[in-house]
Amino acid sequence: MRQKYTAAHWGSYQVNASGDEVKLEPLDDDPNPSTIGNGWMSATTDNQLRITKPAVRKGWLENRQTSNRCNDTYIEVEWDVALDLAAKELTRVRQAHGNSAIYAGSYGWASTGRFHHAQSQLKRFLNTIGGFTSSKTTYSHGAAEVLLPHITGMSNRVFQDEMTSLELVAEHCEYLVCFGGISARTAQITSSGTSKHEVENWLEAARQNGMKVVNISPLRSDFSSDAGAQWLPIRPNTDAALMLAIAHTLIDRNLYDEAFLNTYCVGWDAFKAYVMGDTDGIAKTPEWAEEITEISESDIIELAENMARYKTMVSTTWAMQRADHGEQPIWLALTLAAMLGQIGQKGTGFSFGYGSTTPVGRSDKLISWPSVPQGQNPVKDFIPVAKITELLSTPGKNFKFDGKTHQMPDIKLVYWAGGNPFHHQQDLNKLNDAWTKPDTVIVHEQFWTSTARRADIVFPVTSSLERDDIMMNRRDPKLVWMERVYEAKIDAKSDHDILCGLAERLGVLDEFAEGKSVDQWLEQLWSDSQKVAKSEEFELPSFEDFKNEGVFECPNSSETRIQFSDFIADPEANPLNTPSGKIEIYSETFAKMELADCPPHPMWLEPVEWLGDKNNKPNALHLISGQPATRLHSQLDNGSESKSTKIKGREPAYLHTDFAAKMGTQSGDIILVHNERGKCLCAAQLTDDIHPQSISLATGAWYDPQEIDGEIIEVHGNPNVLTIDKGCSELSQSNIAHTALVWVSKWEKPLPPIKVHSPPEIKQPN
Ligand SMILES: Nc1nc2c(c(=O)[nH]1)N[C@H]1C(S)=C(S)[C@@H](COP(=O)(O)OP(=O)(O)OC[C@H]3O[C@@H](n4cnc5c(=O)[nH]c(N)nc54)[C@H](O)[C@@H]3O)O[C@H]1N2
Ligand SMILES: Nc1nc2c(c(=O)[nH]1)N[C@H]1C(S)=C(S)[C@@H](COP(=O)(O)OP(=O)(O)OC[C@H]3O[C@@H](n4cnc5c(=O)[nH]c(N)nc54)[C@H](O)[C@@H]3O)O[C@H]1N2
Ligand SMILES: [Mo]
Repeated sequence: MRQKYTAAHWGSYQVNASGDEVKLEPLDDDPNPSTIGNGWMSATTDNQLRITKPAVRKGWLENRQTSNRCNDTYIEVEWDVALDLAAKELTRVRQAHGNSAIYAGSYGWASTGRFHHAQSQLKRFLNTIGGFTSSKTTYSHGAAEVLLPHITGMSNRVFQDEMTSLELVAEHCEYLVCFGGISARTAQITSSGTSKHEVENWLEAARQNGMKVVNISPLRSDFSSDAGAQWLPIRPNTDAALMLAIAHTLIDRNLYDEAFLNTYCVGWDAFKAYVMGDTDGIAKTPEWAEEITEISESDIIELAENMARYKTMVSTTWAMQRADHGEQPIWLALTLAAMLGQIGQKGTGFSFGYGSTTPVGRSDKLISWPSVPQGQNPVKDFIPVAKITELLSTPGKNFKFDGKTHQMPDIKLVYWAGGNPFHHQQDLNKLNDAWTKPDTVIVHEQFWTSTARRADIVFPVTSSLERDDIMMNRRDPKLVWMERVYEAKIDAKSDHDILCGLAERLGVLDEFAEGKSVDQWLEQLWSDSQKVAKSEEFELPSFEDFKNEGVFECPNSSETRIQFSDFIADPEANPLNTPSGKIEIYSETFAKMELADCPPHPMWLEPVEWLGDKNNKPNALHLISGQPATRLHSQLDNGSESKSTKIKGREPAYLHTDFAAKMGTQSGDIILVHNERGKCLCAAQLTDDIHPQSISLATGAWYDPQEIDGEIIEVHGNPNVLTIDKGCSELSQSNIAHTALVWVSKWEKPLPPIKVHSPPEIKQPN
């Protein structure tokens, strides 16, 4: 029998059926398959939590009431009824308020598959009817997306593409200094899908080559190939201070490369004056940094000396900039690499995001495969993506972004497909309040997620296991025919088909679907891909042959890269696309912006909340809310893999053994984690491998707020009831998920049930 395949953000799979049971087995040649896929089938076939029919919220249906948008009954309706309601509402809002009253940034990871990409489909559809208010940048690396073009002349996308290959790090680097680690946990994932996981292999090869590793991180496990790594458990959000002290030591001992700085950078003198204390009277010495970072003076000096002695790579995770003033440590790490003068050489210099997802630093050719065209959005209004709560609650408010001032439009209709804002946004209780403001919320979802149960019109959508598609990712050498694994046994449609239903009602079906069936769209994508392959000097098979084979591997795809290599080789001929043509350690552009929280050269700026604040109440802990090991964000939280690590149904929270002893807490105890923004219940897990005043609670437990004795408590362990809804600066306005202080206490009351893993109340129409 012909072998079937499918793919997801966490890997590619052979589909093997024995009897009624379908098994997804990772590709044979994937060196280190993800375990996330173990929960894929059980989550997707969970018909309790799948949305099985279109549904309309009762309060909205009866009297357009919006205040009860989190706790209402749903009425199941036929497709025609739901589509008519949505089409009518879109028309009303456009006519009464204009298209900018529709917010459809619709941020989220959705599923792998080039055609059934929820956001592309939604944006294409809305662009045919006059557009929508959009969002800019990402939750992943929004601060870097705005910063990097100014200081390196590269967009974050190009910067990620050009990252020095891990293969070269393994071969040439002697000293890997990782801020935030490099972790197999996050390297399970690639946006758009992956066919292999090899970060661990490169790290192992490097280790065999004698490379020394320093893991500067609140969690020891952040460098997962732990053997032999030195762990410096830094106080969270203080890396900028540590980096400045390293700079101070390099200057003090004359261990920096002045010629490199003069040739390839601007602004060295201003930065040096700041480091030495000439501008503000504070020398950024190791002694100064020890108090801020809890890394000892002697460790800092040793670190700086080693960095100058060895071939060094200064590596930063994306998490570093998901924090207050998150631009600063990224900029400083690049500055340190410039001081060492090893940028543009094999396996050394600066990197951003090794391990944060699996393809960063991958040695494969980049091939820009075609995608579904989204068209042009005539509406210019936008928000930086994490400003969603403000957008809904303060229409008309001005905000700064990348040096300009903009205004929030007045949103009447929110349309979401392929994302879960009640997973991703910081300070969810605040979002929950703001969410009552718009007239109407339309959501396409597979599951009764926290967002689906806060929508007025809910369209059930198929999973990628229930439709045909193609996995192609410019950073992966394989193309995978994602053949439908089984027929959906529920009344769901693809995002595309739902939008065709709306397009027909709004008279734009021809523009939206171009008269093509889904099969014809897939064929079109393939024939466009054949042209791309030709330009890369290889042939793709016919579509029929591709579908029969299931997987195509691009030939001769291996290609290593060295970031900045052209610029370093000849800075005159290949200047960077910055105002100075060089790496900007001082930015005139920022100086002109005059932002209090993003100065013209990188600095140490105290975060809005941190452990060094003298006014903190006793027993504060810094909350690390990183990516979950067992799922993709909130996806598959109802599946077996995610559930396997929960304790009494709650998300585990990792606490230091000493701190737990002081609080009288043991592994398995249910604890209340709280601050002024929210409270949640999780299960304590004790460890010695965490910074002693930190607590680590992964994201992704579905948001489940309940009223208990007069207060709202999230009962499942969702960290975003504790995080802060604030931009990291007026430059990027990116989220600060990794900046928050919390307190813990033992939960002595009866344990409330998890309600979010059961569907809301659903009724048939009268
Ligand atoms: N505290 C804290 N918060 C964070 C972060 C953090 O580090 N700490 N990280 C942030 C980051 S980096 C990110 S990227 C975000 C992630 O935030 P999201 O991307 O919003 O999270 P997901 O859980 O992946 O949500 C995707 C949703 O799409 C649905 N879906 C899947 N396939 C389809 C489809 O084909 N069609 C439709 N219509 N729906 C589909 C899934 O069921 C799921 O509910 O979270 C951010 N939030
Ligand atoms: N398994 C799994 N993998 C994923 C995802 C997922 O949901 N599940 N999501 C993917 C997505 S969308 C993204 S954007 C990436 C994100 O990739 P990352 O941003 O690299 O991942 P995080 O888990 O947020 O953070 C990594 C580590 O940074 C450390 N850290 C936090 N704050 C600080 C600090 O101030 N200083 C230092 N030195 N370290 C700090 C924490 O200990 C944390 O464990 O992950 C991707 N990979
Ligand atoms: Mo992300």
